Amino acid sequence: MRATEAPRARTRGVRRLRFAALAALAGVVSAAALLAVAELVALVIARDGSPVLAVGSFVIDIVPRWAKEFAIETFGANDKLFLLASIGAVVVVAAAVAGVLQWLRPPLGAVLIALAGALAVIAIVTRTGATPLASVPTVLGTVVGVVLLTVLVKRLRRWRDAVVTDVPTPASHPVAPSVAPPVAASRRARDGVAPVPASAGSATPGAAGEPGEPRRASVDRRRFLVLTAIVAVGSAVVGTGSRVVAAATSSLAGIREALKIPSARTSVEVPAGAELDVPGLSSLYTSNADFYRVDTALTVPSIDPATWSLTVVGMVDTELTLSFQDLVDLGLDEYSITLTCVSNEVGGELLGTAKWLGVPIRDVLAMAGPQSGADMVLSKSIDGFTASTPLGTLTDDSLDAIFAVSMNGEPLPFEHGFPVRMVVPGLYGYVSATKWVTELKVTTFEADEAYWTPRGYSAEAPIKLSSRIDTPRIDKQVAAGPLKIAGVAWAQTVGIEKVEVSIDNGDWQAATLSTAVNADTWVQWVMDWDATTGTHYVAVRATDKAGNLQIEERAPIAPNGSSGWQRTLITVA
Ligand SMILES: Nc1nc2c(c(=O)[nH]1)N[C@H]1C(S)=C(S)[C@@H](COP(=O)(O)O)O[C@H]1N2
Ligand SMILES: [Mo]
Repeated sequence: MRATEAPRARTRGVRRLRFAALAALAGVVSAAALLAVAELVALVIARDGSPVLAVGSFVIDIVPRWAKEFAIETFGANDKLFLLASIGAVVVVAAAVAGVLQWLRPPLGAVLIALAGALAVIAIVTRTGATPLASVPTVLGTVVGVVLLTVLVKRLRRWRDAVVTDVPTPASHPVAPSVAPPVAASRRARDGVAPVPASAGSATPGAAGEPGEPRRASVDRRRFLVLTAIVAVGSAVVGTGSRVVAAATSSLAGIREALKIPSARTSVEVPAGAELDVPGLSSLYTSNADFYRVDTALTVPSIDPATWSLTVVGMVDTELTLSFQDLVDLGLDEYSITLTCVSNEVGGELLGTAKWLGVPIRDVLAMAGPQSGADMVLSKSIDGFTASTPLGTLTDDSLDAIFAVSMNGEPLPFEHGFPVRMVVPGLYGYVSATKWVTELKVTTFEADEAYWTPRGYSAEAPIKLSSRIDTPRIDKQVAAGPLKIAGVAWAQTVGIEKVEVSIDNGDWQAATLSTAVNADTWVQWVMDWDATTGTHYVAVRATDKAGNLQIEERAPIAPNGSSGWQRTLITVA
């Protein structure tokens, strides 16, 4: 007897852990069902009732600034993903805890889910502008979550009881509950289920050994697992589907689609030869879908153009406010401008070119009348981001600094600043290209600081003249024979005069340039080369129209942009 006691205790321990884990799974699946039902109901009756969005925004509002900055510093462009993943992780852990609680101390798990639902409802109804029905989706979802958790854990308990009661060793069962209640019996008592005698159930005690499962247990197991799987898959499909449909058909998306942007008075003339035909070379205009995105916004701001306004304040003769209509009524023109991020490394992809429809910022500033002494414009986004742009750059008649309302023939995409953003040729985005812009404050560099200035970046940052090799790529082997080496070069506001390529540290040879659209738009370059088998070094450098040679010395992106000639390897087979 004693010899078999220890292994049996171990088996019991493993079993207990396994069932606790399954209970945790039941909790997670119930929470998923809660969210899925709420998302579906929100889609149908109250768009602002999505608990995922409401709780997400709530958390983002209360996350301390240092945590946001940590996320941005550590995860860069993935900061939002990180925050959402953290929220998701908390939800999963809490749901698992609810499952285990429901298993160990029913109905505490169900109570926990109900409490979480109540908190979500509070987050929803306290958001500004919440509609009366907004709480309904989460209330219904919570009811479903609570019911499911109760049912799932009940099924799990039945399965566990079947396993326990079917254990063939008689010695562990005949003990009277009042003397030393076995765990199972006490649980059943708490559930109001009468203890099942060892002989009950479809399996014959003794017929089932430990490894082979008794029949009743396998039936109960299936009942639990099948329901769990159905709920898990159903929630994933319904929840994701609802979110996707909601996002695709949000009223703001509809407003953007329907937005009538007046046609431009002038359009960009793209000269013949502006676009080279080389496979692997960046296209002259970057599609909106491929355009890089960099910002600190945790959720893309939603702004209805009907309520959007731009105010000009600070050191001006007349403070003024323009509506979207006022702005476009000033007259739209088309501009071709290459946007560049200060975080673009040598050879990097954080730049792109678009045709923008917009209004010169100088026209708006002129209406307000900047006062003498002012030397900076602090532009503000609805989400709190700010950029410091030299006033002179924005008032210069020969520079096309604009408020853009359209990008490559459509209203600005939400991620790129809908409904209005700034685009300033020749300055890195962080000091000029404010998306979702709502205010200009005419001020001084002395008096005001923009978002990135105290974070290690210069208050003023002209784009450094640079060039990039697009093809061949370092990771793609090419065949020997005639080969086109090609890429882009940019020197916004000045223009590119020359691009040179050096192979295997040989002489610098002039590449062929595409015909420039204007000085604010990158040019493409190409060099024909008879590739010989082996590995080759290729380097590129550009010279601008003012005669400046691209800086050879490498510099990191902070504080004011990377420099250095790109050198890459080409493997010719
Ligand atoms: N509101 C807001 N505007 C912003 C930013 C931001 O974080 N918030 N980032 C700027 C930076 S650093 C760059 S490089 C450009 C990028 O514009 P894009 O995302 O449209 O490519 O937007 C600028 N405008
Ligand atoms: Mo940037």
